[in-house]
Amino acid sequence: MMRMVLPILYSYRRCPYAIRARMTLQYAGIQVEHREIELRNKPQSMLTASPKGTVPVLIVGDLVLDQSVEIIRWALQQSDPDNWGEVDDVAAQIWIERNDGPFKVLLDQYKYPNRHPNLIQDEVFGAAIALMLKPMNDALESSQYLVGNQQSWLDIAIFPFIRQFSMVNIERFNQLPFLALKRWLTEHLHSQLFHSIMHKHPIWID
Ligand SMILES: N[C@@H](CCC(=O)N[C@@H](CS)C(=O)NCC(=O)O)C(=O)O
Repeated sequence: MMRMVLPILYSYRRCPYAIRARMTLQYAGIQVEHREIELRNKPQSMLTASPKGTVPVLIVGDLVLDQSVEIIRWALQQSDPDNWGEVDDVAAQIWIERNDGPFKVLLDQYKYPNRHPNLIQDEVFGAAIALMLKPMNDALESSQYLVGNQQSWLDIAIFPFIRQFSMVNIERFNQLPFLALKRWLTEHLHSQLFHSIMHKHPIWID
């Protein structure tokens, strides 16, 4: 009997890059062999496939995809039932670069103040608002999703980072006057799709 070989996904439950990849793979109906890793003890099989050592990594036959956005694009090429790929590429790219670049830096500074004793927390918070949360709220006031009125992969790609930001200090986040952003975040937090990819897996051992 032929055994189906599933794509292998190395993942870490709370990693926002891994969350965006898992959500899109799930949406596209792609089954994977899930390999949950510990960041401090990465399996050799993962490092052999992708020496840079970040998750997510998706292995499909000879193809190794080790950037979350590459995984998203690959998944949507396989199947895209609700047209998540139909978003202005240039606009999406601008959001992704801002999120994965400077916003991620601020997010880590805000989340781990002990690692950044020289920084003033209120300034980090304010910079994150000015760079990302306020512009996102503005966008979400004029359309239902980040780009246009149809959800796209971009919303899914950004959502895990805003979730993480909100969770650092949820009271503080809730006090922000950004109703449109909160509506968008709540919608994703409550989605069946998000819940379906957050269950726990045992750690993979080679
Ligand atoms: N550009 C990469 C970034 C992935 C990334 O930085 N993932 C983090 C976890 S959230 C990681 O694996 N870091 C390696 C480590 O902490 O050792 C992507 O989009 O996939």
